[in-house]
Amino acid sequence: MTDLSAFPITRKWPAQYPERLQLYSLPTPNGVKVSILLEETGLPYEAHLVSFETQDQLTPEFLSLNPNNKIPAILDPNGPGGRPLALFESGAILLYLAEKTGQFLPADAAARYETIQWLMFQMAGIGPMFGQLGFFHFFAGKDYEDKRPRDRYVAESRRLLGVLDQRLATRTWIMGDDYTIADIATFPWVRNLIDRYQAGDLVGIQDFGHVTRALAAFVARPAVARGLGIPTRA
Ligand SMILES: N[C@@H](CCC(=O)N[C@@H](CS)C(=O)NCC(=O)O)C(=O)O
Repeated sequence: MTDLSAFPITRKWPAQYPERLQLYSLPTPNGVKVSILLEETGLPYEAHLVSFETQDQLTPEFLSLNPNNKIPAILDPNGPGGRPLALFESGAILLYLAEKTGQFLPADAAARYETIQWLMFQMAGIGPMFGQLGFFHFFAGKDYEDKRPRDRYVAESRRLLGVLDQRLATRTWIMGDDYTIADIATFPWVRNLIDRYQAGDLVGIQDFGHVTRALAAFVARPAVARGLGIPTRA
């Protein structure tokens, strides 16, 4: 029987199936990257809701796994060498799960690094910039009179969408015919920008037809539809 009792996070979120991979998350654009990949791979897992309403991410139990107090995080009872592995940062988790399952990351070294490059483009560019736009357009920052911060992130988000659109102009997915973790990292953020932040008109999304075409194909995938709702909000 797998024993995860050495990990304090399991005291607040007990594992009903300790032999399965444990996911601590919330269906936000960063959170769903991992639930979507897990659904795509078919790996057995158990999802635990980390509620921001009760600031679960600031509890000592959550901080014991991720001192950076952010979802998503995982605990794999069957990590490298058969030992448990705890991980945070969605990009690191996507890479780990892709390597563990041998799926959604090309085996060829050059294509593999190219996929990682686009994963980093999402992690360092699209995520932080779209997130700031969300703050200044949709969350508390929308009431600020000075629109210069918002406009800065509109311009940067638009520039990033242009880069992505150019990449997709001649490809089905970011890596061509292969659907990879680069897509799984990127499209939840594009969807969020349009559907949740209501910033589609602001960034001129109609100018990025290749992005919206790929986004539609992404959300049509059954595993994506399931992953977008995991963990279920209370
Ligand atoms: N770079 C991190 C960002 C994660 C992140 O920003 N998570 C947000 C939700 S989308 C969060 O947990 N916020 C809670 C907080 O900041 O207290 C990753 O990709 O995992």
